[in-house]
Amino acid sequence: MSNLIYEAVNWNRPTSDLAQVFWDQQWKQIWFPEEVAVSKDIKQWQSFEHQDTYKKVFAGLTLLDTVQTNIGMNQIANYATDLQEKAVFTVFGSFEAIHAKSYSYIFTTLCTNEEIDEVFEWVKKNEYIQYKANKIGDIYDAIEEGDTESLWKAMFASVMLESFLFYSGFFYPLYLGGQGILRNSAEVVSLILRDESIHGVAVGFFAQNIFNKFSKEKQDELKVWGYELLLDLYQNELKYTDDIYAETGLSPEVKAYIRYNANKALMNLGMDAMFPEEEINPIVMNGIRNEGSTYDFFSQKGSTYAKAKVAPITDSTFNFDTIKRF
Ligand code: MN3
Ligand code: MN3
Repeated sequence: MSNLIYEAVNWNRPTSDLAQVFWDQQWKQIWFPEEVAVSKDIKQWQSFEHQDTYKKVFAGLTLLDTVQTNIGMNQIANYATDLQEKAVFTVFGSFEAIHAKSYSYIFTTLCTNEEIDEVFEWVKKNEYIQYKANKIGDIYDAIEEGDTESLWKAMFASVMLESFLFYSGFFYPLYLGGQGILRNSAEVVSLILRDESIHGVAVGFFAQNIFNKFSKEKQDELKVWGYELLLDLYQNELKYTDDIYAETGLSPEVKAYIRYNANKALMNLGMDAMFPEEEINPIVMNGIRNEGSTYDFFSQKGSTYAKAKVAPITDSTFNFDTIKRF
């Protein structure tokens, strides 16, 4: 038997700057896919032209959220040193499991079992989606006990995944939902996106705290590593986008959107943007929450939930000086 001294998490004494803030914000946003009326999309789905792209987009997102549930947040929670931060990562991991499950809810509602099996098989065979899962998964698996450099790299990879790589998939439901097409499935995506905004900011913030303790030389070395990883993932993402969006003609717009989100990911990590500013399709930028949202789960949960009502997260939600903003 080992003879370690186990320490109890003590929330009475703040040990981490913002752990409590991220904890509160995440729980206030709790949601379940079954509360969104995805079945209202069935009629439009039956005559929808690009079902193949749509299914692949959601299957790809399912894989990424599965990796983030089982490896990403687990590994980071396991190796983070602050007990309050560990708790926050564990909560984030639970939400990743909700995300991954929510896509299955959409599939179950819209597709036949045969179609679902087929697209989950496609995920195993698509080289680009497997490439990104492997690239990120390897960095998660390389964290070593007591080694802040490998922990920082895993946090960097996590922000790349959540603030950048998901967006080639998010584009399509947002683009369609913003035009009133398959709006309820898009609503699910907008709820996922709301969580990813917190995760990107939180993991980026905790990563910056680690980064700031490194020597100048180490920081320069890690920056080079970070930009090289981003470029590598970006090249793969261009091919992935061409592959799944070919039949829709939307590839150029998706690529602009992923460059925009790559810059946001870097910003979350306190690093300089990489791509020049460019125009993003306004339908996608506005999302679908601005008008006539069909999502109203608080009304279904009774008055006790009314106090939990939260405003969607925006850039000003976490307004603290330590995170660099444009
Ligand atoms: Mn997620
Ligand atoms: Mn996440």
